[in-house]
Amino acid sequence: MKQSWKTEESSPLNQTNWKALQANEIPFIRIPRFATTEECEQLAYALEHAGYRTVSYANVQRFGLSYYEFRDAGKSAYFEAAQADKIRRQYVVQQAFDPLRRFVELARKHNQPLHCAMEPEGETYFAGAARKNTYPPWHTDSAPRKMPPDWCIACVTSQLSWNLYLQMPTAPRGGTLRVANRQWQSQDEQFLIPQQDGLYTDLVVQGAEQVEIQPHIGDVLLFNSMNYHCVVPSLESRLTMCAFLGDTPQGTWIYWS
Ligand SMILES: O=C(O)CCC(=O)C(=O)O
Ligand SMILES: [Fe+2]
Repeated sequence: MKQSWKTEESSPLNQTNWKALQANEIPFIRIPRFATTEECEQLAYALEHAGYRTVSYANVQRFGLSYYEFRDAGKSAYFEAAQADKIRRQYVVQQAFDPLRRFVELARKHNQPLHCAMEPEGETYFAGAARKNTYPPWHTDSAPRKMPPDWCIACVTSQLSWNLYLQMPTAPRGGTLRVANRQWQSQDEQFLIPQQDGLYTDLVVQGAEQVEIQPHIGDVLLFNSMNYHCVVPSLESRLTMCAFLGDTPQGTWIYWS
């Protein structure tokens, strides 16, 4: 049965809240000032020089692979492409800092060990992508529901979205993140936006509890990506570094992008 959140306010990072987020008892965790403004500027600058590409299926400006882009092409095509993007990413973070590595260390301090997602054959996933001026309508991100079962990320039982905000619109409510207390159900397909893969109209969350979160530059936000969520459009620049976290049947947590 769907429960309502215990709070709609932001919760700090600790093990109790991590579990509460996983159990969908709270809507999000905020880590304020995870990075300084200067660090965010340096990373944005390095990303800008490395360049973004436009992802065809969603008209998204992106740095680094997304697992979802390879759901049809398959795992071997993914891991082949991942090699080059890992090198490109390494070059970028060397010029600034690696937020994902910092987060893994922080999570470990909170007794929440995290490992890069890895196939049984030993290939590791790409993690730590960036999205520029991306304002997706309502959607959910769920590797178990959307990926073929031979991908190890398809075995996670919950999925969290991790975002570091490098640039944010200054206008009030520009680029805010909305999260609804509702997960995908088969009857939602009637609300799909035509020709937009996996994106839904506002009707999909009608009547559902919702929070609207204002991210600040340097903040990390964590939310349950199996809940419907969307980003409020803005004409100003918005840039995030993003990854997903998921728990495996073995009880370990993995990350990927
Ligand atoms: O950019 C954001 O605030 C969230 C974007 C999103 O859809 C996600 O992280 O899954
Ligand atoms: Fe998402």
